[in-house]
Amino acid sequence: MLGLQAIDPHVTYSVEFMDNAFKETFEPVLGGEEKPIAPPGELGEGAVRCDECGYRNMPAWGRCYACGSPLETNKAEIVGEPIRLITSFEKKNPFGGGTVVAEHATDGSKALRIDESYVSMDAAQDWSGYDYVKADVHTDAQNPLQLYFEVRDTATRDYWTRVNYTTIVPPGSSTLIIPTALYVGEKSRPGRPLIQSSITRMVFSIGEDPEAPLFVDNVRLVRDTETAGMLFDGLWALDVGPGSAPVMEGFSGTSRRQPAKTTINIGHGKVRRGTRWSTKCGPSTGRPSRHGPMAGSRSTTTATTARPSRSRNSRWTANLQSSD
Ligand SMILES: [Ca+2]
Repeated sequence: MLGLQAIDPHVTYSVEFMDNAFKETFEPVLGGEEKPIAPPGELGEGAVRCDECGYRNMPAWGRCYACGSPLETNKAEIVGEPIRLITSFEKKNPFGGGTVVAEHATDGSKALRIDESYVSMDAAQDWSGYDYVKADVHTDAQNPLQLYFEVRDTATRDYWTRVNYTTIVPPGSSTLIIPTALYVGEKSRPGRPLIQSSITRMVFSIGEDPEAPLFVDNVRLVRDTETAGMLFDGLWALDVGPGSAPVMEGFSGTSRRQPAKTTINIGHGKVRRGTRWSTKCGPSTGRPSRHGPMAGSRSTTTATTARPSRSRNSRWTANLQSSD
């Protein structure tokens, strides 16, 4: 036999040979090593990991010495300020509703008070390059205030093609944090990713009968710069989810591969078995997590129902689990 028991004694395998050009043997027959896998030079400062296999290389080598894949040297650099103000209500109110007031202003001297229902900002916005929409909020309600956050982009046609995001505002002052990498539809029925570069409408709604008004100020886009400082070479953080799901920044996506029946190549035969998982096991060198609560002097409302976009990372395939 081919020693398949060593893979998983609880799984029944079927083996088919690719052709008759090779003889079946009772022992593995290994060829000689063509040449040692060795780096062409010294690894030093500035070494990068191959996105494909994870080996460390110097960028000047061009291709990974271990697997031959091109080393990425043209990763898009994120430019611009880490915080971009959307509005502080100092000169105008782009939401076209609510009342501009002085109470609970956290930036400048004016804030927006929403007494009931909703306010909407109908204007083209580009959120790309930013991880969160944040706003300083306050309510005198004694109970958490329900907040509905709606976002539309240029491809929005109806309810299921816009973001319908529900969260809460706790009593008192807090910071609302919503990831920009949202899916249209609902959490339980997500559609496509929101087109961050083509936002057309943003809505804050507290319903027709809120316990107290909501004050909003300093609505802004924020790029998370914290997680990058927490990462180190050798740290692998895996984010399990559907293959098309976005991945937390700093994590590598891991998903159940479809279809359930897949093929593993072993020698000259093919072995069929059940589920396998593929993971993008790159080093955790991505941008920071979009989900982590942000430290700050104010209490924090962290919205966690949406998942950010899958970053382009390495593409290892690993059998992490076989459940059926
Ligand atoms: Ca203000």
